[in-house]
Amino acid sequence: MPTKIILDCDPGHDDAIALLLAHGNPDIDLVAVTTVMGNQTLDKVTRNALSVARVAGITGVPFAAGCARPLVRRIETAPSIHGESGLDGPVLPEPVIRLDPRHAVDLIIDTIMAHEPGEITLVPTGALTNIALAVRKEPRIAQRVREVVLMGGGYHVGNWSATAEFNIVIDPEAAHIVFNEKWPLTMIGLDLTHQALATPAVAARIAAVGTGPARFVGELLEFFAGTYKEAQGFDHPPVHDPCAVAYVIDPSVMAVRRTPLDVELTGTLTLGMTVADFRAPAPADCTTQVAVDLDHEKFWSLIVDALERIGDPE
Ligand SMILES: [Ca+2]
Repeated sequence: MPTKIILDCDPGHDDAIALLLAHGNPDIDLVAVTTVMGNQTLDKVTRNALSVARVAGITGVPFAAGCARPLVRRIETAPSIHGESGLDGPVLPEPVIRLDPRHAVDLIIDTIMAHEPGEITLVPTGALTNIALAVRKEPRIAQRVREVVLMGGGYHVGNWSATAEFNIVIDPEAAHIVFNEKWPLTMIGLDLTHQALATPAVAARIAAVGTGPARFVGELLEFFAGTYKEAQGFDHPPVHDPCAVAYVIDPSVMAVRRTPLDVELTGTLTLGMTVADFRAPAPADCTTQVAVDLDHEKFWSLIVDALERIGDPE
């Protein structure tokens, strides 16, 4: 049985690739896609999600827009990484599917409550605003989801400050809520995703697929390589978000370590830092774990395989 997931995202170059992976992999059943401000404003990332749906040939999956600003703080976007559209590089086709009229928070709650306990996996790849509000509005979802597998944070590096990662630091209060719920939570942070580098060899494998969606991914990676070089000094761009989807598909794609986790809300230098406590073996009631080591070859093979299965939808 494929694993049913809700992808909560802010496309975003790596979110777009996560969406393609989720759609193209036979072990994932994408049951809903929700959007949240982050890489760009809500309007932009939502339109991007619908454009990517057209590229991938996704139909019959509800897409809903969520929160347009963080719980407490002012909105902060990432044009230095993702451009003015949030998905600069390729030509973005006009969306053909219509947005679900529900708010993302309600679509998340409705979807989880309409399924059996343990059936839905939440995969957030943006700020945790929608997820935090969903669990506050309907606390029963915390017991009902199978697990939360999120891209965000890092246990020893940051990218938006010295100690904090973008998805967490733009809405740290939301992240605090999500990390402190008693659902099983896997943090796929920068420690892991900085190993998911789109090297020239990877780009060549994707180009060899030879389809429209593969060219689209190639153009995303080309733009991403430029901004990551300029803004963050990377020789090859780290492709964060599909790592979370890949873990749901096949946990053997990465090593994980069980550890208590929390989010810093008061530090002057460490606001939004995800703090892992590695001092001792995790206590028996610990429900959180962090991703540690990526199998680079296996990860990129999943992406290439998904693109081959998607083929040329149009
Ligand atoms: Ca993202």
